[in-house]
Amino acid sequence: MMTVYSMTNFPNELITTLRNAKRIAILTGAGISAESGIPTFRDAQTGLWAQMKAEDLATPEAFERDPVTVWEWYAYRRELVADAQPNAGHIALATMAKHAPQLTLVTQNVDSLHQKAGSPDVLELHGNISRVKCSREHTVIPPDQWVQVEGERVPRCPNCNAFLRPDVVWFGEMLPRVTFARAEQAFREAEVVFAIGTSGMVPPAATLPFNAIERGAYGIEVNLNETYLSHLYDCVLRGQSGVILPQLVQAVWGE
Ligand code: BV8
Repeated sequence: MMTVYSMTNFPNELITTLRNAKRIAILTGAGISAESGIPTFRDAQTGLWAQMKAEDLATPEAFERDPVTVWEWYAYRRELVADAQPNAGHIALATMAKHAPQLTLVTQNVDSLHQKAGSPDVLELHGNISRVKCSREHTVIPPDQWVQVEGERVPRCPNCNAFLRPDVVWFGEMLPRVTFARAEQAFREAEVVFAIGTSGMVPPAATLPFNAIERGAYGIEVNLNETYLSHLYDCVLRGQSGVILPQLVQAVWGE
């Protein structure tokens, strides 16, 4: 395993491996959006869940038990995300896609920042917080069709009157089947895989880079901190993704 701290010493092996790679698969997590002001999930203190537990909020049972608290937590996060702008890390990945045509970008994030940065065809494994759907039929309902009942805080579906909920994947829920199958295929075929800004704590998304490295793909981890998977990667780039990724794209593709 190699650990690299800054552009001045990106190892040649990393540069040539990326230059020669035909298929690159990337998994991003909350860390890539941290420099856009969106708190991550598990970092102590700043992490969204530092004050609360995932099982209290990001599960169907939690919504069943206390729809108002869950709805309002997501409404708060929707506001956070609506004002956020992509950072240099998101933009670097959009640039990378121009040089590596068979690059597949898979994200666990629900914040649309990769799309805002111009990355084409982003595979969102955990849905998107800006979309709201019927909690019974799972059809997406635009805000102008939400039914607000007098005295209630959670809007209802115009078609079946069930409560609305965020269109994200909660713990215990299946990932979108087609999207996950496309992500699995990309990680099965890639010669190079990245895990960027993710603690790797949430399967099955977290299994994608792990399985690829196991079958011999060249693995690159970009993370501010060590993760329990760091030792598996061929190259660990320790630092902020918003600093490292632009330097890496510049070093490999000169842009
Ligand atoms: C599933 C959307 C099949 C909602 C999220 C027991 C029973 C049942 C299930 C399970 C079980 N044990 C395990 C499971 C699987 C379960 C699971 O993972 N549980 C956890 C609690 C262990 N998974 C599921 O349920 C998944 N579905 O398995 O379906 C199934 C079905 C039924 C029953 C069984 C199986 C669905 C999981 C989806 C959950 N939804 N989010 C929302 O956003 O509210 S998960 C949530 O965690 C986010 O999506 C997030 O992306 C994801 C992973 O977190 P990270 O992105 O990695 O963020 P984190 O804060 O952890 O780490 C940030 C990293 O960035 C850190 O390493 C930090 O160092 C780094 N960093 C910080 N700043 C920077 C940086 N790096 C670089 N630069 C920086 N500047």
